[in-house]
Amino acid sequence: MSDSFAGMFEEAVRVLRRNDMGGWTRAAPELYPHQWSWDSAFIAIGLARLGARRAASELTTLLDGQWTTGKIPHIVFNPKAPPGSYLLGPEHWASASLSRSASGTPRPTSALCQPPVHAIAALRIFEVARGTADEDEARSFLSGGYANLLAWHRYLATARDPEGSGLVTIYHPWESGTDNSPRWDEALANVKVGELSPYARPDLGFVDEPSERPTAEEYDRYLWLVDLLKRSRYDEGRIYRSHPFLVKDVLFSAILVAANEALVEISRIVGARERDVEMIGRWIERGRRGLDACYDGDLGLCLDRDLRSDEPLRVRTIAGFAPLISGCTDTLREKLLLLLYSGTFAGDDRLRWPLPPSTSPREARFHPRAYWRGPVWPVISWLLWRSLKLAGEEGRAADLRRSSLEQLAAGGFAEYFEPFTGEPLGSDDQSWTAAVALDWLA
Ligand code: 9YW
Repeated sequence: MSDSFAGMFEEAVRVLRRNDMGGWTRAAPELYPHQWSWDSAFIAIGLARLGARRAASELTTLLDGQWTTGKIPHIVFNPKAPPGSYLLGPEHWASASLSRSASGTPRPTSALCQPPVHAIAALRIFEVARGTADEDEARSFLSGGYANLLAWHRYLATARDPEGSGLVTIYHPWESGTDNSPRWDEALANVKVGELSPYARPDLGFVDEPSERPTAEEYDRYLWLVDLLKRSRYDEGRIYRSHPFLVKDVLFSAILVAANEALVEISRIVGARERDVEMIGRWIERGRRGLDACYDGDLGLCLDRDLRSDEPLRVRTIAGFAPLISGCTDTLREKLLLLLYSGTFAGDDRLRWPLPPSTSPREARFHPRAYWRGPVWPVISWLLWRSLKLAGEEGRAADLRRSSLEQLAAGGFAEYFEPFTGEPLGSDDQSWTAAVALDWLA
C-alpha cells in the first residue's frame, strides 16, 4: 500500500462497515438506504480485498432479487429503511403484483436495471482469492452464480436488444446510472408528462444545495416514465411498442462487453458448456460492432441513439469513451485517448486534478455541481483506470489512480466532486467510492 495514503484504507473499511446491513450494503447512509445494483458490484470489488465470503454475499443477496426473465433489478429494497426515506419505495413499484417474473424474490425490488458490472466483480473476487485460503469459497461462489450471470447477460442481449444491434436499450435515465446527464436531455424533452400525483423530494434533504440533485422538471419526467412502465406491467414487448423513452446506451453496452469478457473467463473456471462460451463470444463481437457504428467522427466520441427519433444524441460526456471500456482497435483507442487528455476533458487546465469530468466543461449544458452534468465520479475513474490497464496503458492508469486517491484524501469518500475546486458533493460516506479506494489501495 502506498505510504502517502496511510490511514485511507482503514477509513474506507469504516465506511463500508457503517453501511453494512448484514450481507449487503446500502449505497449511502441516508440518501440511498437500499441495495443498488451496480453499486453492489463495485462494493463487491472493494470487499474482495477483505475476504471472499462477504464480497460474494454482496452479489448473492443482489442476485436473490433477480427476476425470472434474467433482469437484475436496479434496487433491491431494504425492508427496514425508514418509511418515506427514498422517493420511490417498494409499494410504488409494485413489481411482484404487476409482473409474475418478479413474484419470487425474497425482498421487494424495483423494475428497472443498471449497467452490468456484476460479472467483472464476480471474477475479481475469484482473482483476489486465487492462491489464498479463500480460493475454494470463491470458486464455489462462481459455480453457484454463473447461471444467474449468464441469464442476466442473455436478458440484455435479447429483451433489451431485439434488433440484434449489440447495443442495450434503456427505458429510463435511471437505467444508465448517469441519471441527469445531458445525454438524455433531448430524448426526455420529447416525453410529454401526463397527470402526476403530488410527491415530496426526500433526496433534497440529504444534500447541501438543491443544485446538486436533478431538477423538478427532470423528476416529473422520471416519475412519469415509471408510471408508463407500470401501465405496461413491465412487459418488455409492450414497453417496446409504446414507451416514449427508448435509447441505445453506449456506456451500458460497453460495460456489457467488458462483463461478457469476464463471463467467458468465469465460464472456463466453472467448466461451463462450450456452446455457452461461443454464445458469449458472439455477444462480445456484436457489442463491439454496435459500438463502432456509434462513433461520431465530428465529436470524436461514441454517441447514444434515440430509437424514437432515430437520431444520435450529440453531446460530449464521459459515456462517449465507451469503446475504451469495451476494448477497441488501437487506432480508435489512440483517437479517444487524445480527446480524453485534451482540454475538452481531463486536460482542461482549470481542473483541480486531471480527472475526467462526467460532462465536458466545453458543453453548454455543463454544470460543475450538478450531479452527472460535470462533477467527477470516482467509480467512473475506476472503470477508465481498469480499461487503461487492460489496454497496456500502465503510465496513464497509474496517474489516474494517484490523482483519484489524492481527490479522496482531500475530500473523503463523497458521491462526486466539483471538478475545478475538488469540493466533495452529494452524499458523504458513499459506499462505492470507499470500495474503489479499497481496490486501488490494496
Ligand atoms: C438516485 C446509488 C445510485 C447510483 C446511480 C446514481 C444515483 C439514484 O445513486 O441514483 O435516486 O438519484 O445516479 O448511478 O446507482 O448510488
